[in-house]
Amino acid sequence: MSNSDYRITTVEAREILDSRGNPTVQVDVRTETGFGRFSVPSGASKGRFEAIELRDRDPSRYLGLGVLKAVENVRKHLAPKVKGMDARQQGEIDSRMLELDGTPNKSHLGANSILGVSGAVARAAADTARIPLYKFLAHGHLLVPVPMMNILNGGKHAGNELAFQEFMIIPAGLGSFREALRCGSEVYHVLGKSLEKKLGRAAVNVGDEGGFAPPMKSVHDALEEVNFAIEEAGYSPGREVLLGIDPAADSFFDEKSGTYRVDGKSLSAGGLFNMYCELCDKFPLRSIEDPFHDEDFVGFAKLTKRLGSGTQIVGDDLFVTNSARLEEGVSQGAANALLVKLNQAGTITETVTAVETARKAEYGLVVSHRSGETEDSTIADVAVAYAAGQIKTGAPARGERTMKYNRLLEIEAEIGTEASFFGPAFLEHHWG
Ligand code: 2PG
Ligand code: MG
Repeated sequence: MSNSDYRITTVEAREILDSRGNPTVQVDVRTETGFGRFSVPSGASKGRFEAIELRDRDPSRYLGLGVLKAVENVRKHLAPKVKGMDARQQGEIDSRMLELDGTPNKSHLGANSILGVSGAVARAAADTARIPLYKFLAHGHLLVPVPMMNILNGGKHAGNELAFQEFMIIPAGLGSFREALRCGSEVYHVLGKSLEKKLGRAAVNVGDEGGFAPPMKSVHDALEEVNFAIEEAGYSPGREVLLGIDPAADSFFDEKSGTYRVDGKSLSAGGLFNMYCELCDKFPLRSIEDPFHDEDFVGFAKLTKRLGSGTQIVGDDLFVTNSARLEEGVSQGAANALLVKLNQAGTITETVTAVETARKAEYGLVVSHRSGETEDSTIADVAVAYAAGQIKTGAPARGERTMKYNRLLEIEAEIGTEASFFGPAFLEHHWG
């Protein structure tokens, strides 16, 4: 390969559909000898501080959700800026795009257009180098992540009355990713059968991330069902499979009264705090994401102090993959892990910066999908390359979710198993 092979020759964008059937941006980047494609995901429980996703707001198309403006921004504004550049110069390319956008939150050109190009550039550079993306992006050693599988859905991702958004299983006590995935799939299906038996056929309808969305109201009951399914499937809760939740507390926080609506009741922040402590006593709950609303650094810090030595407290809407917000959190002792979402940051470079900030602070790392996904499997490679150790990408069902898990199977087969799987290390880890 010569240097000129990496020269970017074309940048194309189009409007495609995501897994919810809403429009999103797909970008193709070609170099002299390589090709890269990236499709931008989209959240439902978006953090208020994330980079802005540009939507057309034209009610005559896709109920206002079209992304033709973002597509045009790629073609008209971003493409001319990056054409002719070396695709390996990710930092330079990303900063040129940021300069052109000129806003702190990418509201001018849209994070969906900017990330589309940023991701496709990385993929084109790896393809030009003829190496897999995870090797191309690698910073040091490679690590196959433990999957956090969201097998029971509530909140904004489901049409039921569960306040908490995600009930996850973490098959950390298995020896390889392949075994962890098998375990997750078995528990998922056993859970489906048991929900169907108790609550009828409607209980196995699924939410946005492929997890079951049963007609339940109580968070405690939901965790009990999942824990029971682990045992029924022949695994040991706490030893082989841990539990994780993403309450996504913003979605049931009432700003006016300062209370949280859970299980049909209004809880103060203190009441919710106690509820988390009780759930950790009762269940092998080892990961809690967004336990409080996205400005409550103090609440996060208190919970981290109380539970943080045994339980991972993850900042998603709190940090929005933004290193400045993460630094604020670190200084206050808020959370002990960062959720990493490419489209919250809006470029590959800013995502890497946030990951490095987290690593320096000894925070855990969870690479994450969005509830609106595509067939793009980039985050699987990203999780391995950044040695994040954890990935959450939904239930082990629905193509846009299994795409990522299947890609990890492929990567694990390429780089070898036991030594590179983070599961057992997660099990032994003390977060405090
Ligand atoms: C979350 C995400 C992904 P959304 O809150 O962690 O599970 O949901 O993409 O809807 O923001
Ligand atoms: Mg979240």
